Amino acid sequence: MATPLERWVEEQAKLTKPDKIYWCDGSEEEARRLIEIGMKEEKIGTTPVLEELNHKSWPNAYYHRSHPTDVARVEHLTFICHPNKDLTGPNNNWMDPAEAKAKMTQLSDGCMKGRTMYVMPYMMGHPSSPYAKACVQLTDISYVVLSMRIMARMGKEAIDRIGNSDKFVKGLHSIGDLDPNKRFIMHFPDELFVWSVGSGYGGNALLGKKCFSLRIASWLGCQEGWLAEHMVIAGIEDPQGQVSYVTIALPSACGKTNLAMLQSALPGYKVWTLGDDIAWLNVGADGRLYAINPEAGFFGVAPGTSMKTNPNMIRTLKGDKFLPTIFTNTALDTDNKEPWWEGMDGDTPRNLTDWQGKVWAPSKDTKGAHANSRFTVSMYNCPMLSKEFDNPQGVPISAIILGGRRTQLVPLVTEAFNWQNGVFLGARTGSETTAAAAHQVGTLRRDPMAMIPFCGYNMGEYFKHWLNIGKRLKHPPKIFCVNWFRTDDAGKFIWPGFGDNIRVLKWMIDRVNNKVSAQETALGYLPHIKDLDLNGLEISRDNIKKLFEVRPDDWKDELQDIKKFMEQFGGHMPDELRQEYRTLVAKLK
Ligand code: SAT
Ligand code: MN
Repeated sequence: MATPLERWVEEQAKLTKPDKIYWCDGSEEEARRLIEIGMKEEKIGTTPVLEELNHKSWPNAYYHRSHPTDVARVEHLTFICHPNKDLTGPNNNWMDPAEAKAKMTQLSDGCMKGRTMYVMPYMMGHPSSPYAKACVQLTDISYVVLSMRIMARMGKEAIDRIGNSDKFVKGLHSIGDLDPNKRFIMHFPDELFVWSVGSGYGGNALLGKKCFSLRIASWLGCQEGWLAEHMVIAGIEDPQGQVSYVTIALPSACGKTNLAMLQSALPGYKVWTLGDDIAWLNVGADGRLYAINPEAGFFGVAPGTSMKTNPNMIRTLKGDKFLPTIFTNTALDTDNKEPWWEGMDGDTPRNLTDWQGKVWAPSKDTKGAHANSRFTVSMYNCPMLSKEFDNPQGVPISAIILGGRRTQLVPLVTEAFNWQNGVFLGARTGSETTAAAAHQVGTLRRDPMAMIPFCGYNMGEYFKHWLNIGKRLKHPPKIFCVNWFRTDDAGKFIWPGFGDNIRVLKWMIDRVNNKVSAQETALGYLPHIKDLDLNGLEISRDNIKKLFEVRPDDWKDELQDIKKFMEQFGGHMPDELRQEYRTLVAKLK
């Protein structure tokens, strides 16, 4: 008798009509075979899916170029198909599930003809964790299998976990013909099902990542009493060897990965990495909040990554513990067969092709690497990987840090008065957009908890869920908001960022441990400047003051914008947050 899983795979194959069906075991030997297939058999247009890079300088590294129209997440083509629009909320695109299925069925009919259907069983979370979830994704391209092998824990454990159950996480992915007009990423939360056609890129195609571990998982978490969040998880070790764990939510391409593996500018401090993108948060039996990272790899932005900005990531990328490491849409040094991107250490190589494969030389008008070019690399390569990374229970969280990219208004760091005020602080966060999604770069959008593209249900209900989680916590983490991106009158970033961010993290940990007091303002608690360790930093007093400046007049438009955002959610918006809003308005008068 076939299992529900086997039957489901059969059904999908009947629709998509692949030449072959192959069940992945997640082994290294299999990865080697898939690399050969990616280099010799499969193509995107006329370009082989993978090219081998120089393994002397970049162990296990391969190069991939996606289709030029397929280089970022496509939020306008991403739908959350709850039975009704109200549950999906104004924060998502909605399509009626039956209509969405009909559309996708039509687009998927025969889409794998001439190709192999790869069946990938994988776990999000360590297989021994009670919080892990068993998943299966189907795809028709080796690049996605190899990437998923890095990002998730692929192998038989997932099949064992699923057994005879029909309740498992399903993903159906095909690159189709890469026609942008036939590209959709559809989510069916009640069926734990993601259906994606027409894109081979990152968040659109690696369905365990944003699609399941955030959009679907956030909805699961709302029903089951936990949180799926767009957050870094890191351990901060102080000079006495005490480690405090924090999670940090920032929108895509705002430096989460750099923060997750920060090399401290303060002597004696160390940052241990547990995750750079996604955290699943559960209330532990002791009333503390515990975080696990469902992923096992980094899918990070390449441009700007260097020994100066993120030495631990360069070491990770040069590591040789796991096969493969993949570079996507960077430029290529054709003499040395090495990846290259803007902001890399050393001299610019003489002979380069750009991310589209065209001969390229540095110029003001075009970039060699696409602004959203990425690397995919195993976390087990990371020299600063926390020894708690595989702990099935996760790590207890002392502080939740929220933030966005704001060139004005928002102080370097703010501490919320309490959990409820912290949820409001998160809810009112705005950020200037980046290249991680296909939209205009640099415009302000409200991005609560950095979840606006990833919350799989009505965000008003999501805020309620956050408030409810807070009520169950005997020892809630403190909530902070950071903004590394405030600029001076000349438009230059005031705060140096990167390794110096430890100075702000240190202040937060000091607050958690009641070592320092703070000044109360309308926005929340701000540091007394004397409590920030600024030793060795060259920032003028005036600029430091500017980092914390709160001018009520400047907040008028901002408050209006926050109000407009909140009103969209109508009756779903919790009263507690409306009250928080009114209090903030009154305090800023
Ligand atoms: O494309 S992904 O969603 O995986 C990366 C990102 O935008 O954060
Ligand atoms: Mn992300």
